[in-house]
Amino acid sequence: MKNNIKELAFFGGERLFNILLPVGQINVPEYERFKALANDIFDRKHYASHGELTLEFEDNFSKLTGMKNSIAVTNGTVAISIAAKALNLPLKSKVIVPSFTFIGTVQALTWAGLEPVFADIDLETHTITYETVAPLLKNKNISAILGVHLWGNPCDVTRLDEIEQQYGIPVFYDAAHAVGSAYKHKSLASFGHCATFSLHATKVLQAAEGGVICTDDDELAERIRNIGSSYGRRRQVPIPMVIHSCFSELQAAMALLSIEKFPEYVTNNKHRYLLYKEKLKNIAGLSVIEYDESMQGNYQYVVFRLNEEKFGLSRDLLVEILSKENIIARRYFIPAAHKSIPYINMECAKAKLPNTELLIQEVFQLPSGQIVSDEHIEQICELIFFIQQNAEAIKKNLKR
Ligand code: T4K
Repeated sequence: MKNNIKELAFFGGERLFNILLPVGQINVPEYERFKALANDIFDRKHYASHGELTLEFEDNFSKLTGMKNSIAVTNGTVAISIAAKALNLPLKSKVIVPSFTFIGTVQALTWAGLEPVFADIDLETHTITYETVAPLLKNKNISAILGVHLWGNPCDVTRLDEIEQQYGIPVFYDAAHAVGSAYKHKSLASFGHCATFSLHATKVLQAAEGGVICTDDDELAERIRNIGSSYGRRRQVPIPMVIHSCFSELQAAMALLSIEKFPEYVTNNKHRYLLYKEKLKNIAGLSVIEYDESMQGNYQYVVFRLNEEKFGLSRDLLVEILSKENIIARRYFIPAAHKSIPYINMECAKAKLPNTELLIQEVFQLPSGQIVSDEHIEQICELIFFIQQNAEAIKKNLKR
């Protein structure tokens, strides 16, 4: 461990780690087992579009979520566009969505011919709520609400459901971070008309790339299948357009091995999350996102907020110092969607989003996933403690 700030890699000292510790899961299955499934794919010569392994994976995903329909697609972004199209939302109508999310959430709506109206988020859960959404319903031409279960934390699902009952505006969810997560023991896949998931390499359940759309509505599921597979599957139903977005057998092989290990991944994630929480609990200005008792999460993200005044250094400087030690902490989501192209030049960019603006300044994540050991976490936490204790000296030594 470092005894003097000159030993920080930021000031030219030796790096704490000689491997990169990234944010993101990188839960890699056993290569030999993947190879066996890949060999089988080569023997059968069925590489894509609703193959045997894809169907098996969809079935397993339905068992995990308790849903009737799970439709695997190319990735989590295209899953949102398909879901929006399948809901038959009128072209150029407006969808309420948070700005504090991966830019793909919002751009998927734009690709589907819809326009965003940005809602602010709750400072504890980082998700939209009844209170942040209700005032926006005065806006004309709102056709839907797209909530994001950010970090696997549920949106205000019960009260957003009330909005749907009251105003007849459909709600659907981007659950990219919420595989296996539940609210009061009910899978997050089951709220709203449908929920979309990501199986990106950095997610707790991964297919290298991939996505899934879940719904209990069989008609909606048929439209989703038809939109995503160019009429190549099952019963044909009327749809507005198609986008080829099949899941390959190689993705399915990866996903099947990943889902097998899912309970183990979640147990390990929770262990890592609690270890970080315990080790960093007494550091002024630093707080970890809490996962409420009413939810059952996958703990894939270890998300912190840093209050610069209390911590003594800015979040950005801490992230920079850590990165020099090969601790690849990440800031999210910069810029926020309403400050990104194409929205920055549009009316929707004028939305007042004070909580979003605050979290953009304060949020960062620490490394998590299979390659991060207890020892790594202990060293990372000790280092953060050291940095905070020496904040004043670090600032004095900045050559800026
Ligand atoms: N909705 C929400 C709320 C989302 O967060 C996302 C995606 C989506 C929808 C859309 O789902 P997808 O279309 O992606 O399925 C990542 C991921 O690309 C993206 O999935 C994720 N959210 C977004 C928040 O973050 P990056 O650019 O931060 O990740 P990337 O690719 O730089 O990877 C992070 C680190 O992990 C790298 O520094 C190195 C390491 N890594 C990464 C990959 C891909 C590896 O070691 N191996 C790998 O294969 O976007």
